[in-house]
Amino acid sequence: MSLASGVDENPPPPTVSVSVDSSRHELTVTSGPFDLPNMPPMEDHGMMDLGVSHDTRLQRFEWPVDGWFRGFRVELVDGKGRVVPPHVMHHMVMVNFSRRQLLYSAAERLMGTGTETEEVSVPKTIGVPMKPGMKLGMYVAWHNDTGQDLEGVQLKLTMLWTAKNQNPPPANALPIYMDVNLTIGGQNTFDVPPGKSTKAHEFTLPVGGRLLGVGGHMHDYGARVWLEDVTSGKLLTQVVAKRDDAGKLLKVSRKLFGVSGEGLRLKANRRYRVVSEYDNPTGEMKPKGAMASMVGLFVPDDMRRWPQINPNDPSYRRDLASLELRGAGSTSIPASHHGGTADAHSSREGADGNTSHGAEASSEGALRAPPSGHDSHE
Ligand SMILES: [Cu+2]
Repeated sequence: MSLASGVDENPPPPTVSVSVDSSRHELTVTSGPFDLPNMPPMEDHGMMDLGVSHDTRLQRFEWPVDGWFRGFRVELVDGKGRVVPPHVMHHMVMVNFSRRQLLYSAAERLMGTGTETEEVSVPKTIGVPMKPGMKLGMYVAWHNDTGQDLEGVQLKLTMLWTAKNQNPPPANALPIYMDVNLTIGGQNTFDVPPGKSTKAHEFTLPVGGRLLGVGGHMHDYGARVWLEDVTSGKLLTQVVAKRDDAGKLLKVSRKLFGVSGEGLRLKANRRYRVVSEYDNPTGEMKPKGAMASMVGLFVPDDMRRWPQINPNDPSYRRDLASLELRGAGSTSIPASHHGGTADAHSSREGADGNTSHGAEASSEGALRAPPSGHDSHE
């Protein structure tokens, strides 16, 4: 046991525990303790590459109930029970190892949060279908810039669910992640040349469905991300960056098509293209300076046609390996660093229009950050 005052030389390893409140339909995931030394403020994105953030290892647990996940809230307290400002949790990502992503042979990113963490939920008419025993894992990137070391920090994540017997049952709405430049388990960053430039990725869906809403993730000098129909050339939807006079990103817009309405219909086996546009006014190439993705919630026409996990698929194995490497050292591991694992995160959530270091911003889907962005650059 440590004394109430000094820093523990050998702090106990963080653990995770789960409790269920069936009457409130809430699940509480408690994780910790974490000792978080004060860190200098991040001035730019590159500082993350210097290990300025502090990544936890993946903490695994099982989802305990039958129903639909529909929202969450996060609280942080230190070892003395004092409330810790939520932005100290730079981002948190929840991985669902029991389901594949729609587009990528990689584990589902069930949710994520950024620094402006409060309560997020979707209407009870929709939800992410969940089964008891689904294997989840969470990890956190901390950035304590409060000016004081924080000890014994506990993360309390409350997850809301809708019970199996709700009548009518919610529509199955699952995270969808569309990256313009993804290598699963590798990098999804790309260079930003001076002036205007675009990057695009084409894909098809194994099952049609409705997109209920979209958000996006970009870095500085990002202008917009859009989705288009390859055959017709028609622009289907887009998210747009709000930037300062120097082109630095302030926030990314998001779009709701309405959870009760039809949404944006996407067809199986039709070619779609997700495209990003950057506009870099600096006159200089920004190597690996960019990321761009669109994320959202997708209601498949037939859940039985959701792609199955292939545990032997090399991409899938790379994704798992990159998750296992998280937080393994005191500084980040370059190979897994910029997250190409189709990971959620986000620096400052774009929906709130707030950035601290201005390097990047996200506006994620209805559950805030379903499977967006990346692993660990912040
Ligand atoms: Cu990013």
